[in-house]
Amino acid sequence: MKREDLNGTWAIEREGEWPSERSDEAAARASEYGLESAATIRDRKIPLFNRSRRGYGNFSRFLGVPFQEDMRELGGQDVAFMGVPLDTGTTYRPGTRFGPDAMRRISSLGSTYNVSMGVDLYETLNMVDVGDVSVIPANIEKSFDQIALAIGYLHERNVFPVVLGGDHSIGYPDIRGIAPYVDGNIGIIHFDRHSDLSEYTWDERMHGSPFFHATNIENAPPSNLVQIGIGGWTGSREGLKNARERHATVVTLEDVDRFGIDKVAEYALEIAWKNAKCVYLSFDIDSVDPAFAPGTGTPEPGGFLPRELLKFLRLITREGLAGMEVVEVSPPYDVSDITALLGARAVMEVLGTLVVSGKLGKMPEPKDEK
Ligand SMILES: [Mn+2]
Repeated sequence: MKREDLNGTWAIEREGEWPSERSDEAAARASEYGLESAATIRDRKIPLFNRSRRGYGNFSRFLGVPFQEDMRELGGQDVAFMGVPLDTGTTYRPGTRFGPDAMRRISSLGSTYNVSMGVDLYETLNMVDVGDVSVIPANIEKSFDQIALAIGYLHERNVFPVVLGGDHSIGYPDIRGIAPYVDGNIGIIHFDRHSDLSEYTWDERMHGSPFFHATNIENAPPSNLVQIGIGGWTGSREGLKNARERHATVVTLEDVDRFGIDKVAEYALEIAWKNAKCVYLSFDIDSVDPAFAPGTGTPEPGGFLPRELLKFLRLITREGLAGMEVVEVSPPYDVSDITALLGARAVMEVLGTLVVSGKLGKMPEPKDEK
């Protein structure tokens, strides 16, 4: 093993090539607006009143990015974070209505620079937080109408939607909202311990049924649906029957153990992209083992390690995505915010990969060496 072969060595060099223009501008603005600090503060860039995008409070915006107040002016941004505070579709333990806020809050932890990937989200992407969709807690079908309309609005304006859920029932309106704007088929890559392919639970379209209804959409065929991480004791038999009848692709965790992450990711891309125009990512936090992601309504032991999951996300994102959702983060069951943090990191990992793969945003020119 040699020093020059290390990713760490590359990372050290890479950091030096990154500009910090946008961060510097934001810091300068924050200093001006936030007034001068006390004389004892050595770093004069620290304002008296914190007006920066980081710090102990991020004003309930993912990564502290600007809030898009006037939605009529949306367009031209690269990414929009959209909260869907819904748990009406939960069949047993509710709480995911608090998911978007928990992920926004914990996204304050750390920076927007990924050391080993060598990418700075803040410098490369124009990101906004569009707040939450007004869901109708007492009526899941009306909530679906709201969600589909909202995500369709983002997609139509060519802004990459990052949906912060919310229970998994929102997977259906998310795809339904995008579908009309796609001139061809949509593939779906779905990480979960549960297949979520039942038609109804408790007589309604709930969080166990998004992909039954999504794959009824003409240009979201089940032949382009690949579900990864399925297994255990909480997935329904009906879901498997429907996967069989519709010829969806189910990859269990045993398959992942047998074939390995690289091969499964390659296979998933093959299935999802077959004759498809774009691919949508649905990430259920409960695909990760409850030891690492306890804050979720339907935990199932034996899931992914966070490290495996993050690698998986990087691999399946390389070919580009039309949008993504993080679902089933349920703060009332969480411990030390670890589940919300993993949800936030999944979003960042995907965005970072989209940038380094040239699928989103623009890599800045390397700064001049002086
Ligand atoms: Mn699940």
